[in-house]
Amino acid sequence: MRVKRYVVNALPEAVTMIRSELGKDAVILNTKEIKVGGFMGMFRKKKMEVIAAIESNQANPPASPQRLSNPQVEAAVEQILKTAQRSAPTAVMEPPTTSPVEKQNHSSEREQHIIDEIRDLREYMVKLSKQNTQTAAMSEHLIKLNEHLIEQEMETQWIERLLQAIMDKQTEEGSEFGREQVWEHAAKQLEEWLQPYGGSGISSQARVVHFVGPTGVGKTTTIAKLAAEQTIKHGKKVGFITSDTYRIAAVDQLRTYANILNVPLEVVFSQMDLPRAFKQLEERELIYMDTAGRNFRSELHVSEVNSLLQTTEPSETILVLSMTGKTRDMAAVADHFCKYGVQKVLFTKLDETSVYGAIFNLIMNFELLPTYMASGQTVPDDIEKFQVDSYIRQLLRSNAP
Ligand SMILES: Nc1nc2c(ncn2[C@@H]2O[C@H](COP(=O)(O)OP(=O)(O)OP(=O)(O)O)[C@@H](O)[C@H]2O)c(=O)[nH]1
Ligand SMILES: [Mg+2]
Repeated sequence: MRVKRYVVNALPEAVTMIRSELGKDAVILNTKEIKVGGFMGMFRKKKMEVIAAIESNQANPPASPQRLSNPQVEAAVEQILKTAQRSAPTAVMEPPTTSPVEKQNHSSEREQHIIDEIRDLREYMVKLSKQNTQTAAMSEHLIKLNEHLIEQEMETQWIERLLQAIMDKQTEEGSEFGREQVWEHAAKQLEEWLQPYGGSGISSQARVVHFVGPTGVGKTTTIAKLAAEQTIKHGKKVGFITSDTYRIAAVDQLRTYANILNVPLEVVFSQMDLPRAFKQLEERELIYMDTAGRNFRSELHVSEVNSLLQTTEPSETILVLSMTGKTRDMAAVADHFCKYGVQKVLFTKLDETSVYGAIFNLIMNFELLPTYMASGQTVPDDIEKFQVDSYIRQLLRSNAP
């Protein structure tokens, strides 16, 4: 590693020098405000010391424009440098009323901000160059598959594992796969990963089934769909309990379905009402319990709803998630519920998206068992059991042969 120290007036000056002397792969290790010159401790000038380093095998590359072949990276570097120059802590930019302490805090915050940006950029560049190395070894069909799965929002780590598995197969068979083979092997590998989680459904042993999930994901509608299936198709005696008393209309919504399906409904306001509700429904073979949608990224709400799910009956809790939700939010909600032992998930609103990677990510990362997929507002038709093969077909669709 080659390390170099720069003493400058402001950070952007150093960035420019580092860039031209050490090249674009250099990293800033440390920055510090120092005082130089002066006479007997007086009239010393404030300067900035910047320590930068570069891996020795990359040392001293001239800052030739060809070094970064990717125009995106080049543009990002330019942007950072511009930002750095704009926010340089020069005296001219300081408002006249600012006290020296405030000034110092202010400028060190800005410097930190610039350093963070440079660090982020560096990480991004490393990631990009890794991707470039991987794509260099990939055939045009693998590149297409990669692009498709990125569009489907499958997590990078899973895409990389999938592509690697296909490349390993290629090496094993000693010839490069054609388009069809690539997609077939992708489907096969995905199936192998997902199969252990497939075919779960809702346990036939469970007499009580709770539905939990964020606001508006379709819990109540899903309960109506499933209850219709159980009463009409299987002739089961179903009962409803709702604890969703936050919104007045919520009880009415379930009551409407209860009336249509001729299913008794009990309303509970707290955990204490549960024994009474179960007593009222003791004749029922299957009880679906609706809960209020809350912001379940908050663990407090998760523990709150969990207190309503206690029962001595054989029971199961289904986490309902809408495909219109953001992947990261869904993961946060899933993470919280998994801590409370929830294992089953039901995905809704598949009709409102063409991006299906989140389902795969959630199943694989949280070992959730998918039960049903709902794809429309119509009760009772728009729901079907989760099938691994049809899900994979959906995930690989548009570009599949
Ligand atoms: N497009 C589409 N809409 C759905 C689906 N499932 C439910 N909806 C709609 O989503 C909206 C909310 O559905 P609800 O069943 O009230 O959702 P919820 O989770 O009970 O909502 P809260 O009780 O308020 O948390 C309604 O307009 C439903 O018709 C689905 O699979 N696809
Ligand atoms: Mg509801």
